[in-house]
Amino acid sequence: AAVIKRADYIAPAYWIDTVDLCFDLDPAKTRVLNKMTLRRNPDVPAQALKLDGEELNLARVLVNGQGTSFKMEGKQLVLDNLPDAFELEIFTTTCPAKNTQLMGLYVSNDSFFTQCEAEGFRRITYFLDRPDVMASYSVTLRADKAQYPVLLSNGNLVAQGPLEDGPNGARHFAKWVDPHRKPCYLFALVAGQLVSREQRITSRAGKDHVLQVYVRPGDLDKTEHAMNSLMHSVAWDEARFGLPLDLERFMIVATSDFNMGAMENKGLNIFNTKYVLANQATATDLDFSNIESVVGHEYFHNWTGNRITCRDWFQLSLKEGLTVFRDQEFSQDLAGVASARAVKRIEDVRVLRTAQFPEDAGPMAHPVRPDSYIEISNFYTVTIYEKGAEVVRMMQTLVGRKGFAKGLTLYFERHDGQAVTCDDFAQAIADANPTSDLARLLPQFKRWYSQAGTPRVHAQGVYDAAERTYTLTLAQSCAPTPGQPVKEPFVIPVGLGLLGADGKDLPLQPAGETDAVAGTRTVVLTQASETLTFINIAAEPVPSILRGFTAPVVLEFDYTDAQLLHLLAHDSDPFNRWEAGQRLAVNRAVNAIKSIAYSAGGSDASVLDDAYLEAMRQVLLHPTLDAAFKELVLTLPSETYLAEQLDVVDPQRIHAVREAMRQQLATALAADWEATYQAHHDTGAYAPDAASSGRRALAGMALTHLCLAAQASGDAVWPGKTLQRFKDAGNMTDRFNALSALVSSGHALAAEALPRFHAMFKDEALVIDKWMGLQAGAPDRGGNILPAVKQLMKHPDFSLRNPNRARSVISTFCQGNPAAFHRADAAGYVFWSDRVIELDAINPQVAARLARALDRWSKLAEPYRSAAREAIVRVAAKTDLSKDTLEVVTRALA
Ligand code: HT7
Ligand code: ZN
Repeated sequence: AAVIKRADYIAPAYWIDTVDLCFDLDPAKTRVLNKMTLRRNPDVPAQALKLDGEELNLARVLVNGQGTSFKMEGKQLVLDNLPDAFELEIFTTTCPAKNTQLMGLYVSNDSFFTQCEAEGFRRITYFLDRPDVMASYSVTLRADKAQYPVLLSNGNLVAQGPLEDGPNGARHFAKWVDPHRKPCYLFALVAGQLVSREQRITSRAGKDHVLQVYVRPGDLDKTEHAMNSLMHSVAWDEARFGLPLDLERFMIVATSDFNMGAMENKGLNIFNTKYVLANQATATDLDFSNIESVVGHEYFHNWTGNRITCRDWFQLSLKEGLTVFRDQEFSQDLAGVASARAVKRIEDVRVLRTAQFPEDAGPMAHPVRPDSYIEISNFYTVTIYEKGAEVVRMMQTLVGRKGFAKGLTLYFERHDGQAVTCDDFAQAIADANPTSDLARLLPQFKRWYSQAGTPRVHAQGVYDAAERTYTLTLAQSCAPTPGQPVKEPFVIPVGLGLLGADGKDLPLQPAGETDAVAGTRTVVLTQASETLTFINIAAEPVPSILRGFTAPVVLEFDYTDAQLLHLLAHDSDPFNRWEAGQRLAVNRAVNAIKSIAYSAGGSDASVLDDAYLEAMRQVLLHPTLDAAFKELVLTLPSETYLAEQLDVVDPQRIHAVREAMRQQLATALAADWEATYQAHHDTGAYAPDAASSGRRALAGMALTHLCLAAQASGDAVWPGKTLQRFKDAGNMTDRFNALSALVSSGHALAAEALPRFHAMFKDEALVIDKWMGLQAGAPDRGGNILPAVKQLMKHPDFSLRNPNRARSVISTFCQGNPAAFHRADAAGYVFWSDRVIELDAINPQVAARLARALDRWSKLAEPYRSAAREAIVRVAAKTDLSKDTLEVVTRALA
C-alpha cells in the first residue's frame, strides 16, 4: 500500500469554487449529479485534473456542457486539456444500502446518513477530496416523501416542496445552501423519518438562532440533555473566546450506526446515538457527562476545524488537539468549583496515561503531527487528540489564560476561512504573546509536534540543612520510537511546590531571586538536565512535582512511602494528592507482581500494608473531600496502567495481584465502605451534576466492595441489599452500579439480575450495549469470559455490523479485559484474529481499531508473546486485507 508523506504536500492543481449537488435518494441506487465550477491554480505547474472516487458508477462527464474524453488512473478520474476556468458536471450512482463501511453515503435504520471525514466524500462523487479545497455548496435532495419526510443538509433551507416526477405527492425535495465555504469532509446529508427537539436562542450579540436535535420517533424524551449541552456550548464559546454561532440553524442528528463518536459537519453535526440520547432511566452519569463533552467538542469545531481547517491530514491535531483542549476546558468550567475541575483534570490525565502513553511506546507511535501514513483513518488516535490537547494546554500554561485567548483571537484574525498548519497555530499564539516563554522557545517547543514518544523527567532532591537549601535536579530523556532513534530535549513546563512538615506549601525562593512565591511555581525545562536551588528552607521539604500534570511526561522521583503519605494527606494540589495515592498503589502492585510469593493462579499473600489501608480509610472518611475525588483516589491503577510500569508483562499475574488488592481494600475497610454507602447512596431527585454524580459513584464503589467482602466472608446481607437496590433504583447509574457490583464480585445473584436487566431494557439499544459490555468486561474467573463472549455473539441482539454492538462485546473483551483476553491457551488471540478478519470485510475502520489490541505484544511474557505474534502474523497473511488493518498489523510486526 502507498505511503503518503507530509513532506510531499503540494497545493492542488485546481480550485473548486462552487459545488451544486443533486441527490435522488434510493437505498439501492442513489443518483448524484455534481455540477462544479473550477479554475486552474496559477501557483502550480499546469497539469491534468485528477479527481478522487471510490465505489462509484460513472455515467456522464461534461465540461462546459459538452461531452469530454477522460481516463481512469486507478480510482482517479483524470481530465486533460482543460480551460483555465470551466464548469464540470459529473453524474454517478452509488448503492448506500450495501455500504457497510459507514463512510460516504449509507443507510442506517431506513434513513440516509453521510460520513465524509476523512476521505468519505470520494464515495459520494468524484472530487478533489482534500481539506485545502474549500467551496460553496448548494444541495438538492429528492426522495420519497413518506419514507424520507425529513431532508437535511448543511446551511440554510432555501426551498422545499413536492416533486412532479412521481405519483402525485409521493416524492418531494429540499434545497439547502451553505453560506460558508467548506472542505468536502464537512459536507453532510440526512434523510429519513426523524423528529426534532427545537430551541430558539438569542446570542450575546443579539442574533437569533434555532437549535435542533433530530432523533428517531420515540427518542425525543432522551434529547433534553443534549440540547442543554448545546446551549451551554454556544454560550461558553462566546463568553470564553468571543466565538459566536455563525449560522441561523444548527442541527444535531443521531444515528445508531456510526464509526466514531460524532462528526462536526457544518451546521449539521451527525452523532452516534451514544452521545445524544440520555434520560435518567437509560443513561448513566458517565453517559451524561460524555454527551456534554462530545456535544461541546463538535460544536467547538465550528470555529476550530471548520472556520479554520487543516491544510492536509497531517495537520489533524490542529483541529482535534485544540478542540479536545477546548472541550476539556468547557467541561471544567461547567463543573464549576475548583475540586470538581480537578476531578475532570484527573480523569483526562488518566485517559492520557492509560491509552496514549502505551500508544507512544508501541509500534503505532507517531508525532502529534505525523510524517507519514498509509490510511489516515488509523491516525484518529489518542496521540492526535489527547496528547495534542496537552500540547495546546502547555501553550496556555506558557502564555497564561488571557494570553492564550489573545493568541486564539490573532489566529482567527490571520486565518479565518483558510486551511492551515500546526505551525501557523503555534506562531499565532506566540506572536500574540511576544514576551512569553512560548515566543522565546517556539522552535524548541514545536518538538512536541515533531517528536513522538513520552518524555521521562527524572527528578532528584537534596536538602542541605546547613545552607538551608533544597536542590532539585531534573533530567529529561525520551526513548526511541519507530523511525526516530534520537530525540532532542523538549520544552517542559513543570508545576512545582514544596511541602513543609505541617503539610503547608513553603514559600519558593530560587537562589538569586529576591522574592519568595507562596504555593506553586512553574519552571520551564529546556535542557537535558537542569538544577534548581531554593533558599531559606528551614527543614527538609517534600517536593510536589508536576502539579496539575503540566506536561505529558512520566515523572520519576524516588519517593519514600512517608513522603507519598504526606502528599496524599496534605498536598494543596489535588492532582498530586491523587497522584501520591496512585504511586503508593503502583509501588505495592509492582512489588507483588515481581515477587515470587505471587504465582499465576493468585496467592493469599497480602499486597497492601496497614499504612496504605489506613491512608485510604482516612481519604474515605475525610470530612471535606469531594465524593468524586475520593472515588478517584480509592480506584486502583488499571491493569493496563500497571502493565506499562513493567518491562515484561504477565497479564495473569497483574490481574491476580490487582484482584487481591481489591479484595483487601474491600475486607479491611468493610465497616468504612458500609458507612460510606449509608452516607452517600441517597442522592435525592436525579440530576447529572458533578456533586451528585460524585456521590453516586462513591456509593457504587462502596457497594462493589461490600459485595466483594461478602463473597469472602460468605455473608449474604450486602449482596441481597445490592440486588434490592438494583430492582428499586430510580436511575440507570444506581441500577447499573448495583448490577456491576454483583457481576464484578462474581456473586451468584448476578445470574438473577442480568436476565432481569435485559428484559427491562430489551428495546433500548444503548442499554443492551451496556449489558453486553458488562459481561464481556467482567473479571475473569477460571477462563469463563471467552465462552461468555462467544455466547453473547450468538445472542439475537448481537450484530457485527453495528459498531456500537461489536465494540461492546468484542473490543471490551479484547481491549478492556486483559486477563480474560491474554489466555495461556491462546484462545483469546485466536478469537481476536478471527474477529479482525471477519470485521475487516465489513468495516475496515472498526477492524483496524480492534487490530490495535495486540500493539504491546512484544512486552508480553511467554507463552503469551509468541502466541500473540502468531495471531498477528495470521491476520497479516490474509489476502485482500484493507489498508487500514494492513497498516496496523504490519507496524506491529516491524
Ligand atoms: N472529526 C470527527 C472525526 C470522525 C471520523 C474520522 C474517520 C472516520 C469516521 C469519523 N467520524 C468522525 C470526530 C471529531 O473529532 O470530532
Ligand atoms: Zn474532533
